[in-house]
Amino acid sequence: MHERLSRKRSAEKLALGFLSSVAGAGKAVIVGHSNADPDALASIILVSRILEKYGVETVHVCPEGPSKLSRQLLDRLGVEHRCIVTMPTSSLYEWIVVVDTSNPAQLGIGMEDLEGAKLIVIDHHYPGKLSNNALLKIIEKRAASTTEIVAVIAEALDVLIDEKTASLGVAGIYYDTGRLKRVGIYTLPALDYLVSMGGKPVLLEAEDLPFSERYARVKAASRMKTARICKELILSFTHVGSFESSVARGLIDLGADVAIVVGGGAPIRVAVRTSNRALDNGLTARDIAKYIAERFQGEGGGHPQAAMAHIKSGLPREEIVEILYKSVPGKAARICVGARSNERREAE
Ligand SMILES: [Mn+2]
Repeated sequence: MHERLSRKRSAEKLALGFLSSVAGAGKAVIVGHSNADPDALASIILVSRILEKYGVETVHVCPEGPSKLSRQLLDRLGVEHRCIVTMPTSSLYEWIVVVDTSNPAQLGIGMEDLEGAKLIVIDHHYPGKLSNNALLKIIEKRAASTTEIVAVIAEALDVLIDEKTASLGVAGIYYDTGRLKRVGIYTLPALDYLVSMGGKPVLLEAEDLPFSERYARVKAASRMKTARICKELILSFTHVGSFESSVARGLIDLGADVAIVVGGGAPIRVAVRTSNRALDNGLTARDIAKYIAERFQGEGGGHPQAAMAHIKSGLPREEIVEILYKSVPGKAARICVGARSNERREAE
């Protein structure tokens, strides 16, 4: 009971701080990190709904555009959203509201580009460079998403939002919490508000995918080869004509720790995905993609959990899978054994 009351008060405090800062502002830029994920995108849109209520004109900025998943979400919900891809000159705006981002590099700009602007940062990451220059920081590391912070502010200010925006908010929270596998201090109050505004879960589950993508996933799974390394890590290998990233994601959902999918294109795309368990054992998708690229004189890179190698080969996809199946498990096992012995050394 006390817990709930104090949380409500803290949301009210955040809301008042936000409101007193932007009250009377003429124009504001709202920006999220590059390749905006659903959390960043929902935060941008919810902040704009709050500001609009108080007569502040807003421009939305999504450096490099929203992510593929974010675009699918907008599509699914039928939300028309205008988001420009580069930061406008700061002199044109009084305020910049940065959401879900801790460092200027994630906005594709330098700190100097923010000089002269009044900066508000709303985020749930560890505070970075941006927070040094902010006039107002609403940074709550105990929140599992930025969307939930913005949603409780909107609720405290009695902001009414339409059903689609509310559903987008639910999706933002689902995305950053791994469909509520983690919850933050505002996750449930925020969902309570969003659902009361007509928000519904938008899952983008496998069963919602278009036929061609589901078919690619199921066919590719039927051709899969598996290897087991470091006791409990499962590596899976397969090939498919297109949708290789979707297939790789699907194999991780199925239970694989490393999914390697030889796909389409020339050069050929090889999608790599890794589970949290693989990361805990020192295996990143990026390193594996780089290794695959080296073997075939291609290029590879990406993120720890999602990466791509572009390789040149005249071989049929099936044979490329064979080659990878014979070489990657050994390499991956060496990485994971190395990571474990490093850990032991550090512990000693
Ligand atoms: Mn986030």
